[in-house]
Parts: sequence; structure tokens; C-alpha cells
Amino acid sequence: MFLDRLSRHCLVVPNKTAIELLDEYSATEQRISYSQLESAVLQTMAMLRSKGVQPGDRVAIQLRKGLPFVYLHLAVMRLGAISLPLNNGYSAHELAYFLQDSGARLLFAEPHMQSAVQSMVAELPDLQECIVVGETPEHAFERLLAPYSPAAASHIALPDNPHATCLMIYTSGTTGRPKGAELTHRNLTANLESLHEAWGWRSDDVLLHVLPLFHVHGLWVALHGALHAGATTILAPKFDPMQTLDLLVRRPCSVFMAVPTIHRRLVDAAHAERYSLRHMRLITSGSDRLPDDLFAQFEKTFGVRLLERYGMSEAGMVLSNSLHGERRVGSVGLPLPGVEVRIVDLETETPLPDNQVGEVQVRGANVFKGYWRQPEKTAAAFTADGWLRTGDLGMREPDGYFTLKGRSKDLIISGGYNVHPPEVELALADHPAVETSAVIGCPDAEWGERVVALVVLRAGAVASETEMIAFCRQRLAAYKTPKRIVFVDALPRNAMGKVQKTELRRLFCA
Ligand code: MLC
Repeated sequence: MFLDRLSRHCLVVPNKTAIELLDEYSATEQRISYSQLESAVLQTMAMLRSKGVQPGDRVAIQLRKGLPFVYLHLAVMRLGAISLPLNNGYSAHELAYFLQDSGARLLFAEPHMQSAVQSMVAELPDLQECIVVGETPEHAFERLLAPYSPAAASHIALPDNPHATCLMIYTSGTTGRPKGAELTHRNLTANLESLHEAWGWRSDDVLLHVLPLFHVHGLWVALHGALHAGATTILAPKFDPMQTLDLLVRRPCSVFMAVPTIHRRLVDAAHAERYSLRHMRLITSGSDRLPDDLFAQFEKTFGVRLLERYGMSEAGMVLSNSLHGERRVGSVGLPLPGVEVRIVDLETETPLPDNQVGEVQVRGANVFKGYWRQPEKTAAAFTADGWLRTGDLGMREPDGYFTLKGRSKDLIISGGYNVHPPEVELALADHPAVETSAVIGCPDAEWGERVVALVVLRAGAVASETEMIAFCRQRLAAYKTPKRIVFVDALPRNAMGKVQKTELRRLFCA
């Protein structure tokens, strides 16, 4: 399994750099070898054990990108517990939901969340402790680990049940609040093996990592991918286009993974100058559709063809363009080794012939176990014969390449983040002046789609766009907060009373 492989690297290549952390504040670099990584993970396991963490417990990690995040995440999984990474941009309101729903035992959070968490502790009976980790000496992670030696955890066996959940990622559902997708050791390992084969991961690869660590893309595909291969990861705490270009050109980077918004910013930052990235082995794009013009501009600017792939939190990576063969514009490529993909009729769910658009369904060892404590929603996510219903529409070409053709679910993708409109509509409903609202995604050159809210005010109520955006921002992470609010007299509805979002997009996205 993935964790066994990681531990083996510590024995076989102990001195090799596993992670190089770029510190944005001190402009310094910190190198961690595979054996130092192993020691830090063992020390972290000893600390977690002393706090009572048992197999199956959920440990929430809402920390900025950095080594404590990585150590905690790996240590939690190695104890047989469940790592629950959370966006550090989530508001206290959002955090409360994730803690309550997951029944997390411990939360690792940044200092600015401390008072908010204290005020919610009474409603979180499962939460034993909120441990603050930050820059100051008082909250330094090293200080937390100091009383524990790696030896104190070296006797703990690696998890041996491949079907045990080790990672939980919250995903926006089409109905209700976000759901925790349970991923097992087997899911992670099978998908890493598929990617290893398809993308030719090598131990001498150097990955430049600019993505957040709390999602499948940055955590599982990028960081785990490099660790699984015994490669080196250069961990940048935040994406900055000029710094990224500089590192890609100056350092011996061979692999880079990003979302279209990041690739667009790199092209813009290059200011039509030609920066050659031809020395790079692999540059991937995912989490959102790669626009055709960006695919062409990226190649023109950097001399490299992007490799587009498709995945989701519930299944990791599913489809990918070819490393050595064709990277087809507009296509998400072929099923990864060991992953089955089919296109089915939306009504009957029977498989469709090539070139016909239907729902994309997936089957394989990569596909998740189910939604945390949601048996009905888990059952609804699968067909009787075990195919995962992705809610994405697509078609297969006769040579096996798949193309996505939209979504059957109400979902917005902004800068690679999924935004679930009902969640934003619920936040707006809390505003005393709001009668009702509808949230849509409008095409946007920078973000792919931007969140726009159409709001009907209560009779006699007054509100401004700025004030309402600020209201949402208090409740929602910045990426979910509407970029625009339009006040309307009424929402167009069909005979069943359902808001016609297609009509709203036609009217308001111009
Ligand atoms: C940031 N903002 C966003 C946003 N990201 N708004 C909409 N959509 C987004 N994606 C907000 C900021 O908080 C800020 O708000 C304002 O927009 C401008 O911010 P910025 O400084 O320009 O943004 P930045 O912090 O640089 O972030 C942009 C980004 C980031 C593209 C680097 O969004 C990002 O890392 N995206 C990647 C997401 C990702 O990893 N997805 C993987 C999901 S896994 P304010 O209010 O502060 O001004 C998945 C499966 C798969 O989908 O297949 O991969």
C-alpha cells in the first residue's frame, strides 16, 4: 500500500529530499529527506496517540499549506485513523458543519480560528480538543512534537486493512449539505499505481507543487504521487505566477500540475515572451475543463502540450490524455489502467454507442467506499452493478478518447473549486432582506465560471450588492461568495415551480 511504499523509501533512499518547503516569509528553503519525513511522521503519531487518537477516529486539519499539514495527514492515516483536510479559507460557520458532521475527535487549526472554535465546542460533543498551530513560538508545531520521540511510535504497525477509510474529503452534493467522501487505503494505492504507470512517475522527478493540500488534486494526485514515486516535491505555500515561472525555468523541475486558472495566469505572466518549459516531462491540467484557446496559448508560450485529465473526489483520477501518445485538445483522454469508464443513457442507464452523449460512469478499485453516515446518498451514487454515477455528461470517440459535454448536476466550477449553488442560496436565505435567490455560474475568462446570485428582496426591504456580498463572505469561503449580485423582481419558474437556471444564465451571463 501507499504508506508501506513511503516507509520503504526511508530505508532505501533515506537521504534523498522528499520535500523542499519554500518559505514565503523568510524566502528560505527547508529540505526534508525521506528519513526525516519518516521521523517527523512517527513523532506526530506519538503525539496523536497521546491525545487518544484511535483507528477510525476523524482528525480535522485546517492548516495553511506547510510541513505540519503533511506530517499530520500522513501520521493520522498511518495510525489507521481518518485524515480530514479542510480548506483553511472556510468560515467558522462552514467549519462547524464539517466538525459536527464528521464527529471529528481533534481539530488542528490556525490561531485566528481559536475563538470561533471555542464558541462552538459546546455543540460538538465529539471534539476533544482544538490544537492551535501557527507561526509564533507558542504555537509552533515543533514545540507540540518536542516531548515525543519517533521511537515512541516505531512499534506501531502500518495499517493492514486496505478497505479501511483513511481520508475523507467533503464534496458538494446536488442535494443538501456537503458530504464526506470516504476513501480507503486501497482507493489511494490503486489510483497511485494507475497514475504511476500512465504518467511514468520516476524517482528522479521533481514536482513543483502550487496547489492547495486539502483537495484530491493537490493532496492525492500531486503530493501522494511524488511521495509514492520516491520523488522530490518543491512545496510552494501559495501560487504566485512569477515565482512559479522562475522556479519552473531555474530549477530542475520535471512535473507540474495545475488547474486552468493557474495555467492562464502563467501564460499572462509570461507577457508573450517565450519561456521554454521543454525540459519538463509532464505538465497536467485538471479539476476544470481546459479551454481550447488556453491549450493552444500554453503550447505557443512554453513549447509544451498540456496533458488534460479528469477526476473527482469520489474516484481520484479516472481519465487522462496520453503521456507519449496523443494529447487531444478538448478531450480528457482514455481510462487510466485499471479504471473502467462507460457512457450511459440518462433515462435508462443502458450503455450508449460511441459518439453519443450520456452520463459518465466509473468503476474500479479507485472508486470510493461511500458518503460518511449517508447510506441513502451512497446507494444513490451507484448503479445496482457498482458503477459510480458521476453526474457529468460525456461521450466516447471510436478510438477510446472521452470528451466531456457538460453536467447533469447543478454545480459551478470556479478556478478549479466546486461550488454547490444550494449552499450559496442557503447562506443568502439567512439574510433578513432576502425573499428568495438563485445562484448560477456564468462563463468567465479567469475563473472558468464565476458565481452570480439573482436575489428577490422581501417587500419593502432594501439591500446593496456590496453589503450582501460581505454578508455571504462571513458565512462562506471566498471562492463560493458571489462575485456579483443582481436584484430581480421574480425568478423564472417552470410549471412545477422549479427555477429555470438555463433561462437565468441566458438572461444574466451576457
Ligand atoms: C480564490 N478566490 C476565488 C478562487 N480562488 N474566487 C473564485 N474561485 C476561486 N477558485 C478569491 C480569493 O479568495 C480572493 O477573494 C479573490 O478571489 C482573488 O483571489 P486571488 O488572490 O486572485 O486568488 P488566489 O488566492 O491566487 O487563488 C486562485 C487559485 C486558487 C487559482 C490559485 O483558486 C486555487 O488554488 N485553485 C485550485 C483549486 C484546486 O486545487 N482544486 C482541486 C479540486 S479537486 P477576496 O474576497 O479575498 O478578495 C478536484 C478533482 C480533480 O476537482 O479532478 O482534480
